[in-house]
Amino acid sequence: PVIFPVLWINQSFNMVPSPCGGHLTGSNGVILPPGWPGYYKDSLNCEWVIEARPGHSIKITFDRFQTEVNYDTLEVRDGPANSSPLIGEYHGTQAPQFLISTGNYMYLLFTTDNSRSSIGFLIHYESKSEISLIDFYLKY
Ligand SMILES: [Ca+2]
Repeated sequence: PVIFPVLWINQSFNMVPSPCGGHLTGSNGVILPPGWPGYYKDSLNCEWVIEARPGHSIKITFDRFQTEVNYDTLEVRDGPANSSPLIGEYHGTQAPQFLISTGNYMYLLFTTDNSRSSIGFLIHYESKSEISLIDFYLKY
C-alpha cells in the first residue's frame, strides 16, 4: 500500500512539504527532498538550517536514507552555515541512526548530480534542552 506523508501532518509537527531547503524553527518537524514520496530531482542544491531555542540541542533521526552512491550527497554540519564543523557526508545507504548538535543550530546540504536519482531520505528533527538530552543518553 502507498502511505502518503499526510500521516506526519498534525498540530505538533512543523510539516515541510518537501521544498528545496529552508530555515526551520519549529521544535520538531520533518525534512524531505523535493520529489518525495517519489524519486528526488537531479541537479539539486538544497540547504536546510534548523534553529532551536538557545540552550537547546537538535537531534535528527534518519528514518529512511537512500541516494545514488558517490554522486548524491547529504552533508550535515554542527552549526548554522556551510562553514560550520562537518559532522558527516552521507550517500548510498550509509547514514547514522541519528545525530545530535552541540549548539542550537544544524545545517544540512543535499546536492545531486545531473543523472540517476533514488528515494532520498526521510529525516525528522526535534530539539531538546540539555536536561532532556542527559535523560536521552541515560536511557539509550
Ligand atoms: Ca544522481
